[in-house]
Amino acid sequence: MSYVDEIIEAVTQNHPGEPEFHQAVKEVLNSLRPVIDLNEARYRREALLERLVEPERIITFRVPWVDDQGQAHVNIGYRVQFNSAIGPYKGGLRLRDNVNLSIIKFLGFEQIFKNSLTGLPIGGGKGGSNFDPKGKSDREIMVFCQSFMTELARHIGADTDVPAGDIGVGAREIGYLFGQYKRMKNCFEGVLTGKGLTYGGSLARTEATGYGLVYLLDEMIRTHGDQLAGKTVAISGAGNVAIYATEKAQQLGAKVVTLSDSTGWIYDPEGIDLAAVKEIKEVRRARLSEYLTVRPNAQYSTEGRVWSVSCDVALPCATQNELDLADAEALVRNGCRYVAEGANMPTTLEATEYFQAKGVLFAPGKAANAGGVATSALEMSQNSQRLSWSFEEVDQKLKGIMVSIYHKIDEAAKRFGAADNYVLGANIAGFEKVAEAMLAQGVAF
Ligand code: NDP
Ligand code: 2IT
Repeated sequence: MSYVDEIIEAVTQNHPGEPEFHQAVKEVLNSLRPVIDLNEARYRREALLERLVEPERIITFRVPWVDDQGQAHVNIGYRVQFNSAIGPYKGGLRLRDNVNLSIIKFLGFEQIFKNSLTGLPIGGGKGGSNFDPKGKSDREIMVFCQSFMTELARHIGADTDVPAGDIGVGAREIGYLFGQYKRMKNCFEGVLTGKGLTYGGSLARTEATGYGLVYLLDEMIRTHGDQLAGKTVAISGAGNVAIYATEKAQQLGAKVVTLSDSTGWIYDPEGIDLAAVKEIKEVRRARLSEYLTVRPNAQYSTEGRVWSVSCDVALPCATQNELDLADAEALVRNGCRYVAEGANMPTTLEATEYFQAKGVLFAPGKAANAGGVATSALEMSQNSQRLSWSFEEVDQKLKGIMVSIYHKIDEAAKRFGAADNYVLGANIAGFEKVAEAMLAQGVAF
């Protein structure tokens, strides 16, 4: 059996009941085959893949908190410190009712390669809890975040592990987490990113993932002799990534016609009114169905998914496995030619393979959504310097990083005779730096 197949089998056997983690490992290891084949003897001797798929550390803990009625609750907290070969663990915290160890491990695993692709010195980690912020009062959110940080604080630090936001964690939650960390440690340091601008946050971090996604998409389209301006774009999600992907796509002359949340989706053939969406989702934290009160000619549906509309570009920006084979078939049938993942692993393996077989240019999340964590690393740099850079400076650096990521994954794909296969290109380019660093540091890593 090949080394890759052995490891895939071992992961499946050693960690039953972790389907998302298995999926991420399969996707990465399958596309690493050409590079593993070239170095198989050395990698086997050093147990490189065994080490790569096993987190350095998994921390799980109880998060007790009391709601506004005086009722106590317990949630499960996680931090997976996956790989520190190239820098301190870095990756977001997710708060959502469906969070479990499999989801946090898949996200932490993906983060290793994504962070490597940014070219910045950050290792891979992820955390979160099965706490759902939806419907909770501000006070309940604060109490939960304080309890969560009370345990997490002993495991993180500006040079050890630097969490940030993800689904369900935005500026409000980062603020409460930071306040508790500072109080406990008596230390004002850059231990979290995505902070508010009055206490060490970076300009353009809020926009970074969505903007970065569109910068990479734009570069991919332009290098294929086409342009983003005038294209029709379907986007899923209505959170941080979806909103700022919409904003940048609109600025570059594209027309975004869909958005979604977990209860339904909107189709506005005249183009999404982003100010209305920001008011609904960012200010009032309400349901997307309210969009119809502002734009009565738009459509709202709780059936099916955004991928049934006609579009040139699809940007899944909500959650994992939200675009399956049937969705991919519908997209291709309706003329879609470019897909870039704003979310982490939103496209199933079958759908990804279908896109590639049909010649759709497909940019995987670990490259396409790396602008968020890259700008988090820029926030860490600013914190270390005790300076803050202008919006334009951070945005320019972000754009440079995304263009460079595109060319890295394009080059790696071509080097292995698989031009335009950006799944292979991203996995190989991300892996090479981490593998070299792990080998250089000996088997302690
Ligand atoms: P937000 O919490 O801001 O928004 C998430 C959006 O996706 C919401 O509209 C939410 O709907 C919807 N959603 C979440 N879970 C589900 C689900 N199970 N089914 C259907 N819809 C769902 O999160 P982000 O925008 O930050 O994150 C979106 C994706 O992007 C995630 O995959 C995340 O890992 C990834 N990502 C985020 C980065 C960041 O910097 N924030 C960086 C890189 C990747 P509702 O409003 O109903 O909850
Ligand atoms: O998935 C991701 O890259 C994020 N949620 C952002 C992580 C970060 O540390 O900014």
